[in-house]
Amino acid sequence: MRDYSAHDAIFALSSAKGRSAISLHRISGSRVLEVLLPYLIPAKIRSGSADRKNFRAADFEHAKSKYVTVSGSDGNIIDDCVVTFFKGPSSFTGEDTLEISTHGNPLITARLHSLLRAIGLREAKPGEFTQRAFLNGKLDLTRAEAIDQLIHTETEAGLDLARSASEGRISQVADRIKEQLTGIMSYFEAHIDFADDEVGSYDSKSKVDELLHIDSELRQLANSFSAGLKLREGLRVSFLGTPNAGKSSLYNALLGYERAIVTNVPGTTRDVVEDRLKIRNCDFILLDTAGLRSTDDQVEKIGVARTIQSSSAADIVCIVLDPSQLDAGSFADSIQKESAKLLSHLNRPKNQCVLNVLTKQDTWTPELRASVDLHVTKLRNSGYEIACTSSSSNNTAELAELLEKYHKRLTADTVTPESAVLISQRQYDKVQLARQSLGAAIDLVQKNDFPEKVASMLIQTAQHTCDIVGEIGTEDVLEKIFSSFCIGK
Ligand SMILES: Nc1nc2c(ncn2[C@@H]2O[C@H](COP(=O)(O)OP(=O)(O)O)[C@@H](O)[C@H]2O)c(=O)[nH]1
Ligand SMILES: [Mg+2]
Repeated sequence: MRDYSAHDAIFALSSAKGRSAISLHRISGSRVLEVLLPYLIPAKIRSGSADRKNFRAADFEHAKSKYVTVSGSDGNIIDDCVVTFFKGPSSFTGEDTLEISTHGNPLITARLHSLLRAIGLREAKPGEFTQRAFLNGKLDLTRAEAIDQLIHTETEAGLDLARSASEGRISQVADRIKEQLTGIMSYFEAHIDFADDEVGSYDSKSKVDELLHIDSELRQLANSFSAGLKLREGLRVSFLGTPNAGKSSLYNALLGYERAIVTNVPGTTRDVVEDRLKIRNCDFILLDTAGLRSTDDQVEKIGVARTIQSSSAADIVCIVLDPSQLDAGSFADSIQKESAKLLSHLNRPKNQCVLNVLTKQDTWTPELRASVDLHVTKLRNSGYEIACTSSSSNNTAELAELLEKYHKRLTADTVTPESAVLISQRQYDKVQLARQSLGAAIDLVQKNDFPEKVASMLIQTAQHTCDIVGEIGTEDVLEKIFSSFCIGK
């Protein structure tokens, strides 16, 4: 446990800045309670009265709250507060900690903080409470990073992933890999230290399978990063179609407000418009794009290029079609052809989903409706996903259902209660380093190379695996990690 001297006690407003019902202030450092005692009075005894009597340290029990009046160094009352004391090492930071809830007025905050400064405490840097918790061995780096994401994530899936990491899922997998490595390492170390007649003849290839198994665990961890990132940010859904197909209207109808400009002038949308969409607890980033057509207009040309770029990178592409522009006689063929033509402009990743969306349902003639019904059933039976919509009458239910279904399908493999999902670039980089050293070890083993060489690569692999969870590194590495945190966390 690091020993922070009393003058290195830190404080911060841990709740949001500004006016609110309550503000929460956090103070951490050795002996912070003793330092503050002269300013803490039982709330019922008003400051200045003859029977004013301060608390003693023994009055504060661990993890219990007290109703307390805090007074300034001039004896004037700052506020009536609820003070909770946490005795180190059983606190979040590992040090003695006080949490003070005041009325949520910035003027009260200013008075309290000026008292704390006057008695020698200093304002905490971003993430400094969590950094101290880490340095005091209260949590490892993956859990510290999880706390940061619990606060900052904007999606439901992000919250689930942060929860799982904060419960130590990544640490568990890293520990398991480390244990397996240690077991294998002992074989090679035995062959360094002892002669073959003592420990049996050296056959490094007997360890290949075990090493390949570890490699596959590390690969799975590495792959979880990009899948997790996608989930944390929301799946990207792009609307692709010709001008006036009804993309922007549909976009606005799904979002529930007029985000994109809608006109009957073909080529209205130029830039890619992005917004967040939540369907039940599935998060998406919805992209409205310029209609695909060849054009001489310089601005529209750039818009079309951006459409191609962002639709290529999307997780789900919605092919938006106005059926009145299709050949009603061979409707199914037209949908397939139109869809293939639009997709041919993209450079698609192999797991991209495609949904077909038919628009302007309110304008369909009875003949068109009959034709759509017939052909859509046929297409659905051959595996096409099709939603019929009408933005004018806010009918987007079929599309919303499809999006939700695909969100669940695409995410089912990534977030299971058992899965460990990497949640930071730092973790990913360490896993990749571990994989590199392990790859080198596997090469050596396959050549039945000297045990010294194999052991040295395995030690490196183990070191990088330890680094995922976080060994105490140099101060500047830690500063970099914790500086992105909130002040007061
Ligand atoms: N009646 C009706 N008109 C629509 C519907 N969706 C779009 N429109 C009209 O079709 C035209 C083109 O729509 P817009 O959303 O800008 O198409 P985009 O070019 O694909 O973005 C506009 O005049 C819209 O008002 C719909 O569901 N019903
Ligand atoms: Mg548009």
